[in-house]
Amino acid sequence: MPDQHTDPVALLNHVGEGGETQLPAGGDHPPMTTNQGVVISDDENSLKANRRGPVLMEDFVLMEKISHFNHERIPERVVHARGAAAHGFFELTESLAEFTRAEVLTKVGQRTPVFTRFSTVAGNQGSADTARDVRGFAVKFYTQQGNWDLVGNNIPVFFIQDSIKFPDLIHAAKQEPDRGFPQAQTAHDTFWDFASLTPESTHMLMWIMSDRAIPRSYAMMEGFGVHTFRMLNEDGKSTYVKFHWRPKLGSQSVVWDEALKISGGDPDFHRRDLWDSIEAGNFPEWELGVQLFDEAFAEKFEFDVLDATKLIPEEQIPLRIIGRMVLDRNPDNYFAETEQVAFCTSHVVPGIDFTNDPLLQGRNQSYLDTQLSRLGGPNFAQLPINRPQCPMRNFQRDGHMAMNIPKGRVSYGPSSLEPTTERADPQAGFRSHPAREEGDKLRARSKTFADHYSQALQFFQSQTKPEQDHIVSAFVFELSKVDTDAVRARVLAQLANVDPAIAQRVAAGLGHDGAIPKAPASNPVRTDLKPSKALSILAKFEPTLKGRKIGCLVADGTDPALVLELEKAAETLGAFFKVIAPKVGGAKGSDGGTIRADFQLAGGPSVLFDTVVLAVSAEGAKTLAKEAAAVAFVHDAFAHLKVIGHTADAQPLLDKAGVEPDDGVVALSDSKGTARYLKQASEGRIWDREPKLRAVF
Ligand code: HDD
Repeated sequence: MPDQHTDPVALLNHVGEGGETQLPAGGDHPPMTTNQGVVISDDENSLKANRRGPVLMEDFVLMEKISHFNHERIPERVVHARGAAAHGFFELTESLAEFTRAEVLTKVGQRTPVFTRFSTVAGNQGSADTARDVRGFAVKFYTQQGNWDLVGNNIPVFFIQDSIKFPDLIHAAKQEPDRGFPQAQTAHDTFWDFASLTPESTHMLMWIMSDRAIPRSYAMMEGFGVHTFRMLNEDGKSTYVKFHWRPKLGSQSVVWDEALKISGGDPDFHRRDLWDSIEAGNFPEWELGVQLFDEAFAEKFEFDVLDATKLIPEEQIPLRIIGRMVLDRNPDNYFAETEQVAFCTSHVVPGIDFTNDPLLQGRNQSYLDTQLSRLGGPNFAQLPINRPQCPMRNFQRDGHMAMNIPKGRVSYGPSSLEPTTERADPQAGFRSHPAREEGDKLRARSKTFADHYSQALQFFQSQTKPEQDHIVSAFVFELSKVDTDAVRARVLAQLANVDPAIAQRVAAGLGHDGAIPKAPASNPVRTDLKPSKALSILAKFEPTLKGRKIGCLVADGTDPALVLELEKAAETLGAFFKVIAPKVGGAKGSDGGTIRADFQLAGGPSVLFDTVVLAVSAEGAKTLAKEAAAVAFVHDAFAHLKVIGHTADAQPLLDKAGVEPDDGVVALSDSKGTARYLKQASEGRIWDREPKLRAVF
């Protein structure tokens, strides 16, 4: 009998003589059953009155299977619908016992299991990963004192100051309600209409127009808790805290044209990268840093620490690194885990508390509420992915899909009938900070929230030149997709408040003539805030190829020794090495053997790689110069400012793709060529090339 797992044709004819279907049972294959555990005899034919007759109502195998299928979908998240997640652990390296009674932050060396989900905000579940957008960065810590959810983003500030505006923000950003598009992008009238009329969004606009909104990988982006939270120690002393995640691989982004093309080339770019990295044992890792400060600092800080549109520069409150998070296990099942995980900002543990940030206060209601409709009822906390990994007991009972089976007569308190019923514990229990509140009840915003432009300017000034150019280009791109002139003009007026020079640059890119009036503002922009290096990605760039992808283009005639040398070097550096050939079966090497390929040329565009090598012979270069996909491969790599390594023979291909010599075009002509190329590639993109290739406004 042929082995059904290794013989490709063994299972082709599994339809029996009589038309019944049967994959060979037995061996390690357990029998398939219905949901009631009844073994199924045939899973491919419904029960019929005769071979060509009507299907019978009594076919419970069919009915159950189709009925379950009909109900497979649940509502997608109203925002952050598209995401990917992984399991891992958080390990504390420095105790914060002085500030908090949360054991997850006081027991050095303890590993707390985590489940972390990354997401885009605006797009639907099936949208592309590289849309320009904020990325969600939500971490569920399964601590021994209960679940703590740190539901953050990859940007430390937010669009709005009060949660009451959240539905408006999201309605404006998502597809326009009449036409149902555009998908997963802010480049349309309703978003910019809202933004232009919401001055408090200006700081955030700078961030989402920056390269932060097009990360290279989830493992190469920072994360932020955004709000100011509180920590409470054993004595009840309160300390303010802001949470930061720092990627071990360093932060990195793609460039905009690349992001657009990746959306087509691999819409799953980020989730695949996360999955593949974990499967390969290159576990994504972040440091957890905290900014700790007291009431005295909060009083003297230029802005209100309760205002989620502001950050505290690290130069003013340095980051204290207290631990690390490693993601080392992919989910077993996307739906059961990634889709059903329910993050709530209200999930905190003793020692961590809220502040009066009005955005945070509103979120605390919103997340719990949304899970009820998304996951179908109040028992979502009993799902395996949401269940705490410490004892959980209370008198909440029943409801749809209750999975716990509580015992005994007592489901109320106070009670006296049973000696072991649960009771609240004033010592170990969660206690809120007894903040003193007084004043009139009113709907109003504090005046301390009124400066909407100063940190926007500080952010812009903290960027390197290419990063500033990208912000301007992003505004130009987005506003070019806005049809309504008045909306564009209003955005320019907001930008003019930040800095008339920025507004002028964007106006020039749009071809917008005429004066740009400033929007009325209650607080003029402060020009005395010092630039902060921590706000730039490029200023902090550390050369490395770790976790990066090298794409090696080969064709018939390629020297296999060169490919092997590159592959070994890539492995040593912790980089992924992928071979792209005109045929997925591989290319014929110069030694007559086959060089295996990971991608066929059309399915492996250079946008999928951080750097490329053209390992081609004279014969190969000639063939590829006539192949549009190969020319585009090289042209895009050059236009996306990538380092290109090449054999001397590759010249015709470089010429056809319009590649001009510069530091990033490295010949592998001598024995040191490979090392030279890899060193240059580890330095990242060739930013000097950019102004030569595209208009910088
Ligand atoms: Fe939110 C999801 C992050 C403001 C209401 N949000 C959601 C997720 C993240 C954030 C990462 C996805 C969680 C997951 O992976 O399941 N949201 C933020 C941050 C904010 C923020 C960092 C500002 C600092 N959000 C915000 C406000 C509200 C919401 C002001 C409403 C008042 N967010 C939601 C939600 C979602 C959500 C509707 C959709 C699905 C879910 O909660 O579970 O409730």
